[in-house]
Amino acid sequence: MSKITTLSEFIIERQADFPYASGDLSRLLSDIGIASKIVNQQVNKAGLGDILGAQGSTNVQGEDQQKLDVYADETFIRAFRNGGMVCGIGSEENDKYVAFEKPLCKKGKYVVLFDPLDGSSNIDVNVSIGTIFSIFRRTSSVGDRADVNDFLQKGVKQVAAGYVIYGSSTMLVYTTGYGVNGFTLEPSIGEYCLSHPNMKIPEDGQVYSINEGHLNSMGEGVKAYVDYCKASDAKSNRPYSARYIGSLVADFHRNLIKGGIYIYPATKKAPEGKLRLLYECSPLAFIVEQAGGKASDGYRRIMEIQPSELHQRVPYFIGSTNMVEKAEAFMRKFEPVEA
Ligand code: AHM
Ligand code: MG
Repeated sequence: MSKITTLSEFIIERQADFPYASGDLSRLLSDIGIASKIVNQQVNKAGLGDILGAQGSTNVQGEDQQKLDVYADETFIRAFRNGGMVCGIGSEENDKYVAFEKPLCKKGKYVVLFDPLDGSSNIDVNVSIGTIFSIFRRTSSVGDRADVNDFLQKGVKQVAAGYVIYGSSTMLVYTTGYGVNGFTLEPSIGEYCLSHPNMKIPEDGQVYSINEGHLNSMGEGVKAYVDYCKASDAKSNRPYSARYIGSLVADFHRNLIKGGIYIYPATKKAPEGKLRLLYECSPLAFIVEQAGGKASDGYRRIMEIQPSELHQRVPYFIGSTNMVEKAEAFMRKFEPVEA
């Protein structure tokens, strides 16, 4: 049997990448791994909700059964609060950031921004969903209460980011700025095992992922790029294939492995785009860049956008470098921004 490296072993080995590391980030990453396994258990039996609910709609702890995204949010928050490495969190499920009041947490050096269960409209139909997380070092003083500026940081300031995909198997993929590594949950032993070391996205791909049903409400640059993807050209292997799950983590994960581009542009209904900069776009941008790819809003690097609001939205182009650059060229040509 070849040697298996578990997530916990890997995190500890990699601590040496950070001279003078105290181990707090390692503990935080381990906490995320554990919380995701708890969420995974519930996701796996999502279809049984009604059957189990019929027993009295309370779970074994006597708590009311909750919607899965709320359950995931609470599970991660509990893990962060109990872990003591984090002074506050921002999440898709909470209007405002949450500053932890526990004295131990106030000493935490990090904040986490996360989407506890992205693509949750897919839960009912047994399609892959995910958790996305982004970790920053706090800007406020250790010992104080977390403040809003701890959360409104550019993507380039992230110390770690990752996602969990609850798919045909469950995987955790993360980066701390030294490459991207993926771990598959081995259900029989309940451990994440290193299965995708040093992940790299192909420079080119043959897949484009966009909600084409909304094409009429998108700008001319995006329309022209989609036309380009569909046009025949043997030299560049076009037409490309369209693949759109409607679950960002799943679409991103496929494109990361096989090459491709994911686009959620500005639309008439969502003039700023739909996806959130801080806990959807920035963390995946950090991962794609570490894997050799690119993420932009059509014009600017996502990682360099200064957020002004917790739930800020941004148009999103992410994936294989050559594809994102091509899409940007169409944006510049057909939707030039005013100087
Ligand atoms: P959510 O955070 O409310 O789940 O929305 C985000 C999801 C992404 O996972 C997905 O890529 C996108 O919304 C799909 O949106 P649409 O149905 O407009 O194509
Ligand atoms: Mg989401």
